[in-house]
Amino acid sequence: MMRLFYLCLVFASVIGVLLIQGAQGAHSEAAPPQGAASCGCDKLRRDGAQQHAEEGSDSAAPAHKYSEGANGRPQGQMVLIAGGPFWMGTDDPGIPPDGEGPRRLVHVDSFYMDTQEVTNQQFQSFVNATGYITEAEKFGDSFVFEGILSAGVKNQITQAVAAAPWWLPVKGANWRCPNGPDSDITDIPDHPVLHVSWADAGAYCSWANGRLPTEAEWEYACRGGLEDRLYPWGNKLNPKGQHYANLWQGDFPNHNSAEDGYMKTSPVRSFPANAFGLYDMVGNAWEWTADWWAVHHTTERQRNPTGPPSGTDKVKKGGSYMCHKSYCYRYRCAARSQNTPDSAASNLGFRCVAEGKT
Ligand SMILES: [Ca+2]
Ligand SMILES: [Ca+2]
Repeated sequence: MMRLFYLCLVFASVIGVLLIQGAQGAHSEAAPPQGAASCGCDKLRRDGAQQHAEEGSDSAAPAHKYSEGANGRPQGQMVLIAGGPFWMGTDDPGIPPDGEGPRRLVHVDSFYMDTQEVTNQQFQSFVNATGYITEAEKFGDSFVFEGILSAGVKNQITQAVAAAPWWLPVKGANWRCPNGPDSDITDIPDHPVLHVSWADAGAYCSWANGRLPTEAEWEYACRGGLEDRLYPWGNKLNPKGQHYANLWQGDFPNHNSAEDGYMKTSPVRSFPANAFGLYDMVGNAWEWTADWWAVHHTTERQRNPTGPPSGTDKVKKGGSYMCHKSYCYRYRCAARSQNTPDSAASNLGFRCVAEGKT
């Protein structure tokens, strides 16, 4: 435990006083849009040229019933998601500029999917086996939500993301030290790994004989066989007063009441699985997908769509423990956001899929 903590501090001190150019670039971002579209986590862009620097009808069953059949599976297991057609997106978008619509018919083939977000322990196994170094470790910094930083680390930071000042570039923050250089993962092996870039996530999945899901696969999995529902469990955020995902309760970003039991990430599988046996599809950590980002989609029926052929940002899905309806109403299956592939942050993780039976 001490060794890991020591390494985090040493790593931070070696980086020294290098400025975080990614954050400097972010100062030129436009003011955040009003309302639900302004969570700011899509503003976490590194400067690529410089290395441094709700409520609806209550259609859901109680949590124990909703999760029936999903519990008892071993940690880390994949489940077979039987393919089929589904309605992707929505004609009633919560955040129209995100390209949540139109609702369109998509078919996905069968595939296997991790039941949970990839954990710190799993990522540690990957690193132990391969010696892999993440992009945030190479850059020497990552973005951390100020609410989870220690006062000591926060006081050393003079920059922030202009459009979202609660995001701070923190030297020495990476998957080993997710809350800043004076943190470590010793006590949170079963929490989702964070501070992984799109390439980092893909490298892990390749090592695990898988790949990142397409956005269509991810959304199909999120919906769990339900049609036209907001969440993996239905339309009501808290059926019968129960929390079904690790989100933000209170006044973002100043007060997190943590009514769901968690101020930050939660151990994976802390909330009920959906009908496909998948945990934390919304909330806890955002999840990278394979697709490039675009906001215009064809209404023609598609089979196994893989998104645009190129782009500047990758699609992420599901929202995180930082999402609140007032700022980031993105903890819905149709919701989506984007980051540059080299982005890393304290609320962004992933899970893998593998080819299914044909
Ligand atoms: Ca929470
Ligand atoms: Ca998630």
